[in-house]
Parts: sequence; structure tokens; C-alpha cells
Amino acid sequence: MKTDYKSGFAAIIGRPNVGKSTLMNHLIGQKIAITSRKPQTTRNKIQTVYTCEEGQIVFLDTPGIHKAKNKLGEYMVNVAERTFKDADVILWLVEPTTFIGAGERHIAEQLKNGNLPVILVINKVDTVKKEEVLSFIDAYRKIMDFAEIIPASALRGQNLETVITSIFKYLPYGPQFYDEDTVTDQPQRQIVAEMIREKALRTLEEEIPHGIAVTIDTMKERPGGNLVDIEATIICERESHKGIIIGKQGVMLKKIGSAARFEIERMLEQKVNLKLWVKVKKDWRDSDYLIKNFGYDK
Ligand code: GDP
Ligand code: K
Ligand code: MG
Repeated sequence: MKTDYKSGFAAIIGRPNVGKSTLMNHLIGQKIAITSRKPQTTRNKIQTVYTCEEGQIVFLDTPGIHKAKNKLGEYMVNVAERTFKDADVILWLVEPTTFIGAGERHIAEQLKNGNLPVILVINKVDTVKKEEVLSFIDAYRKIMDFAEIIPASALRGQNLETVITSIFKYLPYGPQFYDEDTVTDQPQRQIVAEMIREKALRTLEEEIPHGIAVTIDTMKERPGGNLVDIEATIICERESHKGIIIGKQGVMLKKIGSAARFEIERMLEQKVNLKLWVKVKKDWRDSDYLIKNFGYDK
């Protein structure tokens, strides 16, 4: 038995759209958390697992910390707070800037109370001049004591090895929690639902706000194992949204379906027959029952 093996939990925090999901996907080398240009894409606490010679890191992806406007918002804030408690180290992603707003200062205050080591990742440095990076580091250094400050680009994969090395520095010695083929503990259905939701958000662009959810109604492998039948429902808040999602003669829904099918087939390494439905459920975001029903209660 190895005695120098390390294992533990790293929580990824930071404002919506700072690149948390992109970073995690890149580290894991497989798409698990969905990404998009819209804020608050991530609703669930997703665990991904990174395994190497040195040990195992279990990543906790959190929804952005923000003020709750409805039940779903409240739920997302709660998940973020709970995730804090499970972590050994915190990975805080920020934008490359010298302007540190009230939101960041608020997060820093919370972290100071937490006693966990905080690794600051200044992400998206591919979008700024190299000479500027030092001034960002200086600006952030002033708001709290960080265990490490690492400039990186999640999108380009720049400096991510340093991120991994730094995380291991702060993990305890311990056993391997998951076997090395595991990349997530999320049920496959939930990942499939998230993939469909991502394609819907991307395809619809600015037309539909965040009021959509996806449920998987059936997911069954045909005998012989070379085809999976999936039926899923896109839930929206208004009749008018339903019309937009379906599109003229079903064109929009077809687009969403074929983009999603392509990605699901890649993940499952199987052919997929995907059927999509659209349903209206008013105010689903304010309903405890529906939030639970859609699997947002973990
Ligand atoms: P999250 O809300 O924090 O999970 O952010 P996402 O991972 O969904 O990323 C939001 C957007 O920022 C996406 O369009 C990403 O492609 C983009 N993004 C993430 N990391 C980087 C980066 O290092 N450089 C650049 N240029 N864009 C990035
Ligand atoms: K996002
Ligand atoms: Mg995300």
C-alpha cells in the first residue's frame, strides 16, 4: 500500500461565467459540466474525479455565489455553502482585472472566516497582455491571504499543471476514493439531461431566458446494445416560449435534438435515437416540488 498517496476535495468557486466548468472539463479531459456564455448555467453540484500517481482530487463544481431571487436561486446559494463545508481546499476563479468589485470582496470575507486554504486562479489570461498580469496579482493580493495565486487559461489549457500541483500541496494523505476510470458520480441520465439543456440554451441564444429544464422520461438500451432510445422533455415557463423552442415546422427543436444527439452518442459511444418533447409549466422555478422533481435537490 502506498503511504504517500493524497486524496481530498477541491471546491471550485467564482462568479458566473468566470470559467469554472471550462476549467473542470479541461482538467478531467472529458465533458461533464456544461458550459455556455450565459451566467448560472451550472445548477447542480457536480463531482468530477481527477486521478494520477500522486493521488486523487474530487472536484466540487458549485453554482455561482449570488443573491437569491427565487426558490431556485436560494437552492443554488445553499449548494454553494454546503460545498464549502466538504472541501479541503478552495479554488477561486476570477477575471483578469485590477478592478475588484463588491461581489469579490464579499466572497473574500466569507473565505476568511472559513480557515480553508484558498488558491486563486486568475483565469482567461489569454485575453490580456502578459505585462498586465502582475498588476492583477497585486490587486487581488490586497483583499486576502491566498495560499497561491496562479494566472491561467482554462480554455487554452495554460498553466493548469500548476493548478493541479498546487491543489495536491493542500490535500491530506489518504486512500483512493474512486477507481481510476471514474470521472463523475453523476448518474448518466442527469448528464444527458444537462447536455440537452446546454444545446437548447446555445441554439436559442438570447431568445429564451433561463426558465428551461430538461427531464429524461425514458432511457433504454435496445437488446444487442448498439442503440439507446431516449425520450426527454424540455420544460419552459410560457406558451410563447414553447413556440420558439419548437420553431417553424419544428426546425428549432430538430436543431437542438441533433446537436444533443451528436454529443450524447460521443459520451455513450453508442448510437442514440432521441425524441424531444416540449411542455409548459408556469413558475416551475418557484416550486419546491418541481425543483426536486427535476433533480435539483442534491
Ligand atoms: P462558469 O459559469 O464559471 O462555469 O463558466 P463557463 O465555464 O461556463 O465559461 C463561460 C464562458 O467563458 C464560456 O464561453 C467559456 O468558453 C469562456 N471561458 C472560460 N475560460 C476561458 C479562458 O480561459 N479564456 C477565454 N478566453 N474564455 C474562457
Ligand atoms: K456559464
Ligand atoms: Mg458552470
